[in-house]
Amino acid sequence: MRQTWRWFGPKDLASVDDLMQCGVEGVVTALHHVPTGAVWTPQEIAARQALVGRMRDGSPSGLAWEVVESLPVSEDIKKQKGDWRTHLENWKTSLHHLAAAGVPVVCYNFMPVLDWTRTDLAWRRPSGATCMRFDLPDFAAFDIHVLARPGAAEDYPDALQDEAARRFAAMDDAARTALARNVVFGLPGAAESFTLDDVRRHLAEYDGISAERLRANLVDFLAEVAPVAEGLGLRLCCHPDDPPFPLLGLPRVMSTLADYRAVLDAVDIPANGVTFCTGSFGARPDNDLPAMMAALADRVHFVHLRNVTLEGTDLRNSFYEAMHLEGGTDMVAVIAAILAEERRRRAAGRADHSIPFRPDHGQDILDDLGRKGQPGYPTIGRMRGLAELRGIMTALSHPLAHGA
Ligand code: DNO
Repeated sequence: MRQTWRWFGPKDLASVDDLMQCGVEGVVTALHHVPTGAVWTPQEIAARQALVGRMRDGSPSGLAWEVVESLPVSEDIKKQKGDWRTHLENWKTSLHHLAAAGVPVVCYNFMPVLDWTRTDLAWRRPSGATCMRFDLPDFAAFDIHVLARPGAAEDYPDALQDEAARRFAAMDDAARTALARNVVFGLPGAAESFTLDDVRRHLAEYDGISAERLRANLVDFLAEVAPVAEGLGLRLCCHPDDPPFPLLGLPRVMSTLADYRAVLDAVDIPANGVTFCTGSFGARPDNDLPAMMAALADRVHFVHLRNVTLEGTDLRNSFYEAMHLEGGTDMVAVIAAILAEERRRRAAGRADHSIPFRPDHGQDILDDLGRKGQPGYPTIGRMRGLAELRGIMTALSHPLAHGA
């Protein structure tokens, strides 16, 4: 398992030196400043590679840009409207430029309008650490009362509607604004940062786009880009919906094993692959993560390891982001499934036998607190996560674990 780390570029509070001291082997980054739909030029890609490759004192870091997260897919492509054909060609051109620069893995997502979303970015835990949380009643309060989406109330059972009304009534203006900011104004890595009016406009455009239609649009997209990636020796990997259920009346089509199976089978080539995100899949009680990892294994090109604690048993739940080895996901079993796949790949002579993973998110601890880093991406919290995950990898790979 290749130990990578998401780095947001020159604006990131963590430096390349910091990454090296955390034991990172490879870098995950993106050209966040390039507008969605535009081409990533060879110059911009090379400039980012140069930053990754250098320590503060100018000496070589030995690190390389190994995974793109994300090459954003425009709303037009997802809806097959407007400039979508130009955006599609530009996406392919960016793939050519990334391949020429030697960046082998490209992550993207196909979530309509919102990328990942939370209601609370700094929820206090008993230890004093803070974490991100998705609270369903708060989300419903946002949807029904702040955004005031037509018909929103019908998406929630009566008791939840009542609770949402109580929550909304108890919030002052500042609390309502803060909730809206958390939900829609764009978390790190999201392609867009929206105002409430933008969201209303985008939602209206999805009228008439069913889950079947969105899935068909994803398959059309992949039928175009995956063969290009395959020819260039690149691996594409779709990130799951986060959270893994429909929001704001929008369809979400990459939430379960069956969702992935349908899309992988529709464009059945190795370059059409999976970003296996335990935190996203883990927010649904009916997703069995070690089994999903085993079932999707040969097409998993990138892994995000983090944990969540569900606060209910329904398909749609509140949850919070737990420490990496806490929460509901059996991380040892997931890592064992990844290592098993790596052994299979080595035996089959596959060049991609070391699967890149990153410690995803993490709680804010120690000097992370008050540091105003990217929400969900604390340096020390992630370093703790990486250290714990590395411990499991090391133990499971040791001869003693195989009866020696
Ligand atoms: C959240 C991230 C997502 C992810 C995109 C991939 O922490 O995992 O924003 O980068 O969905 O396209």
